[in-house]
Order: sequence, then structure tokens, then C-alpha cells
Amino acid sequence: MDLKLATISSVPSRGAAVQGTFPGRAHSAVDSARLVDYEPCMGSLRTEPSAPVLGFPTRRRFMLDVLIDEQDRLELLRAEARRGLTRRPKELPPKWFYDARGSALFDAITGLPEYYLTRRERAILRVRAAEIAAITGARTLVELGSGTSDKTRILIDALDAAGTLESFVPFDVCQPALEDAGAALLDEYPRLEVHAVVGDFDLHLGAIAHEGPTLVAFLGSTIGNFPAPARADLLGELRRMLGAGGFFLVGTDLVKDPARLDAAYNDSRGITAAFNRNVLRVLNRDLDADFAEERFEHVAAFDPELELVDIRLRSRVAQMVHVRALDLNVHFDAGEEMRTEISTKFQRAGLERELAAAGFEAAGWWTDRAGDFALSLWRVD
Ligand code: AVJ
Repeated sequence: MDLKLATISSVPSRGAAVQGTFPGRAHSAVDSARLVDYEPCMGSLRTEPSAPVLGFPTRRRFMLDVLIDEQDRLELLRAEARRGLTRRPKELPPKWFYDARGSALFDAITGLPEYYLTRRERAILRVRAAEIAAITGARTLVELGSGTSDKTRILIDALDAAGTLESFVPFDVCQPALEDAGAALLDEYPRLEVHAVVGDFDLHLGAIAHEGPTLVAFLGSTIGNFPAPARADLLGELRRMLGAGGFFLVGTDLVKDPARLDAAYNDSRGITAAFNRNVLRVLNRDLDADFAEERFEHVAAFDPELELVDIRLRSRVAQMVHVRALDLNVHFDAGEEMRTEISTKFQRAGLERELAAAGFEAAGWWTDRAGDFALSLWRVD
């Protein structure tokens, strides 16, 4: 393996500092719990290439580009939280769900009986990966929001078997996840180069370097988190980044019986509710806020007009929340709702229109047998 991981604790005594500046509140128990829980996504690991081994090619198989570091991440969080908490209706962008705990909760969601999306997408990938590899002949595979690159292994296997794949470019805002996934992939695929990019896909898509025929994969229906205008921007950016000969593979959840959609986002075990409320913990920890989770109720319902599941946190009481890092007091009315996520549900014709408007033509459309989920492939026009 060409990669050595060194653990560097870059979050020293943050909890202690917080304790000292809130004399009025009984903090010590809460803060020590928070410290244990203190696992922001970024900044706790650093990669160091090991010394070249004599007699072996010294080409490095792992590269890591950091386009957004912990300071940038906090700055972005502050800006987006200030904007979202001071506008009406209030809202918070869904990307802030995914600290270590939020990612673990999302993992748990993917195994829930009501949450069919991940299973359906994996089933489609298993059946179609070889076909996708043959159509694209990709030399570079870019994955947006890759996390652990779990489902992507199916694609990597197929492209590897087809003999075209040279490099995998996982793109994510979470550096430790990229380093862990990168290390595992180097072991599993001895010929593969991994060029991980730490970035935010609102900002850094254009900076992804890629060589030869390139396939960008955006799985999991994460594209559904973007409102339509932001989707148009994202697709335009992708089109520019890919250039002639490029391919885009996207996973999209499809419009279906509202009862099933409501169930998928209101699971009986309350994992989705905990995932939704986790964003409040992130604000408490990273912005020294004092949200009380139990004062907010998880609300999720399919909106048949907009064809999206609208996910919110509803204040159970009239309350004031203090966000210390923003020097901001936020008032919530009893019953006031703050949007934390949209999960857009798609139809084939609509998706085709959006992709065509961005300069892509259809190269493949595959669904599971029940027609719950679609995986579709698009070629730069
Ligand atoms: C990861 C954005 C695709 O929209 O279904 C799951 C996130 N939110 N349950 C989705 C999510 C609540 C998920 N995505």
C-alpha cells in the first residue's frame, strides 16, 4: 500500500473553552458528552505518502486535493446558518446533516424496511454495471458525494473487468471518509489510481481533474436534494467539466404512491427523525448554539404538486435559540417549521427535459422491476 494514515488530533480542548464562557448554564455534563461526540467530518486525519520502495515503480497511486478545509467548512456553515435562520420561512441546507453521527444515522436509514431507495439502486447497478462499463469505456470514474464508495464498488468492478478504468476520483466534503475509502480501494484494486478531492459540489465541480473518457456518477438520488434551479446549475457545471465524450450516471427516486413515500421518510423506529434533528446537534457543537432537540418535531410529507418530500423541523413551543458563534438570537413560534431538506421525486420525461436543457442526451434508462427507482446514463451532446 502506498498510503500511510497518521492520526492527528486537531480538535483540542474546544469543549473546555465552551464551558468557560457559559457561566450561567449547567454545562459540564453536556459538554463532556459533546466532547466524546465531537467528530466533525473534517480535519482529524492527514495523509503522508510513504517512501518509494526500491525496485518498484514509484508512481503514487493515492492523491488527495483539499479544496475545502475545516476553516472553510466552518465559514460556510456560519454563512449558510445565518442566512437560513434569519429568512422566512427558516431553512438549513441538508449537507449539514452529515457529521460522523449523521452519516451513521443515514447508514441506518438505508437498511430500514421502509427506505427502499438504496436497495433498489444497488439491485439496478448489479444488473447493469457491465452494460454501463461497455457504453462508457470510462478511464476515469468520478463519484460525487462518495462517502464510503460502497455501491460504487459495483461500478468499479465492472469498469475494472472491462479493462478501461485507470483512476477513481471520489469527491466528498468529508476528508476522513475519503481517506478511509481511498485506503481500502488501493488494497482492493492493485492497478487503480485514486485521486480523492475534498470539496463542496456547489463550489468545486469545475476543479475536478480527469483524463480520458470520463464517467461522473451521482448516486443515491442525492440530486433530489437540489431545488430545480440549483439542479440546472449543477448539470450545467457538470456538462462544462465533462466536455465532449463525457458521461453522467445519476440515481433518481421516482414519483410513486404518496403513502410509500411518506412511510420512507417517517420510519416507525424514528431513525429518520433522529437524522433530521441531528442537524441541530451540528449547530450546537460547531456554532455553540443551544437548540434542544426534544423541542423540535420531525415532519416529512410528499408534496404532490412539487413532487418532492418536504422535510422539516417543527418547533413544538414558542422559544428563543441562541447561536453564539453568530451572535444571533433566533425566535421560533409554536408550530413554526424550518425546512431542512427536500427529496425530489422524478419522472422520466421531466428528467430528460432537465438533462437535455443542460446539453446531455439519453444513453440509458434502467429501473428496478417495481419501477421504484431509476438509474440513467447521459452523454454530453
Ligand atoms: C441521501 C438525500 C438521497 O433524500 O432520501 C433519507 C436523505 N433524508 N431520509 C433522501 C434522506 C431522509 C436521502 N438522500
